Amino acid sequence: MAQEVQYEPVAELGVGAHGSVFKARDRLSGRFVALKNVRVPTGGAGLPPSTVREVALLRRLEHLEHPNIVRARTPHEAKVTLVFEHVEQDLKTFLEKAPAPGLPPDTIKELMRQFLRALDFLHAQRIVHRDLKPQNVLVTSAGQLKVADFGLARIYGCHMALTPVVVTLWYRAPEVLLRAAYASPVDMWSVGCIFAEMFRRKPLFCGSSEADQLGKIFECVGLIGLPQEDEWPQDVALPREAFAPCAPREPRGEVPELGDSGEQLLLALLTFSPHKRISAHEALGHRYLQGGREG
Ligand code: 0RS
Repeated sequence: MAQEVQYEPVAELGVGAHGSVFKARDRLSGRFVALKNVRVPTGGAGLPPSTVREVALLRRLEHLEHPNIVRARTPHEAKVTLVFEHVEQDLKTFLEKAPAPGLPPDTIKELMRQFLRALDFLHAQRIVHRDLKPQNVLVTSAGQLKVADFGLARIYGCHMALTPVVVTLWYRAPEVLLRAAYASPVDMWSVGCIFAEMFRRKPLFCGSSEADQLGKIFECVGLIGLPQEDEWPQDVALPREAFAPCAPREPRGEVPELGDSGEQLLLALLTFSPHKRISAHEALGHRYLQGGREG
């Protein structure tokens, strides 16, 4: 059945750089799905070489309009529709809808356990998500967390350092903001920001530009203070001298409900140096996640 017929659109969920996402109903199963339309250039890479050749050839014939050759239209873009299971809520809405005083600590712990399992799995597959934020972390009505939106995700090789991309500022790791080489630890930084946000119910570092974002991270409002000189990466966009010196603050000042082990995990996630930052695998063994609700 053609896609336009099989799926009945219900609502727009979002429009991103890589296309739009719709909630739709699958007429065959009656279930909801999330449809993502992505545009694929017909000009080159990605399509089978035979198609690329046919398109190139037809384009050359197109404007010549020979009466005995079939006329063809060759659009510059094709539409591919990706079909996902639909999940009821995003974490952003889930946090906004949580009645005061916010999510119970055990719920946060359980969500973090699932979040870290997802990242441990992705990173073991050598996949970096690169744009984790509460908007693309989904939560089912049964409390199951699911990571979505792989539009910016990449598979990385052992020696490959990823090139910078434009991702959400507030969850962006310092090495990305400094345009240094980066890999899977960038996701763990975002996890740290989201972990703090689960308690606070508002974002931790809300910068308005890359430099402002770094300032917020290092600032006394931030948690980590200005990193030591030997921790500052080489050949980056901004020198350490561009930032005012300030000492790290107690995380519990910013996030009072964290508790001792939660504070430890948050600091391990929000570690400036990507080499010293905790991995998803290590975080799963962290004291904070021992005990509490099991899932
Ligand atoms: C306040 C602006 C927000 O099921 C949602 C879903 C939702 C999905 C779903 C499944 C698989 C995606 C979505 C997906 C694919 C890019 C994506 C980017 C961001 C998020 C998901 C993406 N407004 C209200 C809540 N909201 C977003 C807009 C929701 C709510 C429920 N279920 N997406 N978005 N992949 N590609």
